Amino acid sequence: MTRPMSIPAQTFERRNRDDRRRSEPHPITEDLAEALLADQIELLFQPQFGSRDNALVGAEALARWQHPDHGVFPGDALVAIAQSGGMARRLSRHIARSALREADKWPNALRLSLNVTAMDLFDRTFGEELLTMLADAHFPADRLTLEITEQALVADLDRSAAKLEALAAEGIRIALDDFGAGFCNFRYLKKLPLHALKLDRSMLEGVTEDSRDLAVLRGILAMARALGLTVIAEGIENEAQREVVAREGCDVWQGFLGAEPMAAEKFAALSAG
Ligand code: G
Ligand code: MN
Repeated sequence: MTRPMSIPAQTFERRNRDDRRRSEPHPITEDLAEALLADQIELLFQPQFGSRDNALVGAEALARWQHPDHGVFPGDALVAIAQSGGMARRLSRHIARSALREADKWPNALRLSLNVTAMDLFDRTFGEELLTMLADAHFPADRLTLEITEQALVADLDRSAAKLEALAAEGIRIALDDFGAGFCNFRYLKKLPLHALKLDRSMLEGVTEDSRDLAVLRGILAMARALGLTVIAEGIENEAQREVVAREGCDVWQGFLGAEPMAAEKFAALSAG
């Protein structure tokens, strides 16, 4: 394994805002610009499995960057650096394009999940470009799920809903990501055109031994069923957790028990059976 990131992303973000005021880009943002040009942003794919039969159903694309001096930056740190360096659009498009290129090699039934930020959502051309990328990759829109975090939506719920509705109208599926980790604003569930709820791993941590945790999970699953939402459990690390989520009716699971995020070639091999 690569060594972990040694410097927190916020350090760069804060430094970089200051730097920008002085019109000096932080070296790390320059490195990222180069890495983007050189196609050095790596995409890993973490398998997702059906809860009924544990069959492979798709993968979530996770970006990461192996910096020559600072170690590995996972997706969220990468996005923070890109945003502070004014490269968020380029990064998002790069990730979407690379992920679709890989997913095109998979068998037809498998789905691709992409993480989308608030910036993407409110970017005037993101939706349009995404549809063009889908068309170019001959990838059916209904095999793509966009995972949106709650933070991405707080800015302007009505506008978020409108943006997402336009994408959903094209067949793209929308999942609310990290559910249970943030503010859990239930208005999201009422207002947004959602297809799926992705439970944060903190929602699954205690379900095997704590009756309160289990009660919360059951309540959320009842609500999701009433809303007709698919439920994805993330961060499944052991068999006991997997049994609980399958028994309680989560549709899909993802986590280290199944597989860690893996290189594209490895996932392609896995998907080929
Ligand atoms: O919330 P999001 O889906 O973006 O989280 C993805 C991150 O979670 C990745 O960095 C991945 O390595 C990590 N991850 C994936 N599966 C597990 C798991 O089972 N347990 C833990 N602790 N982390 C996981
Ligand atoms: Mn996600």
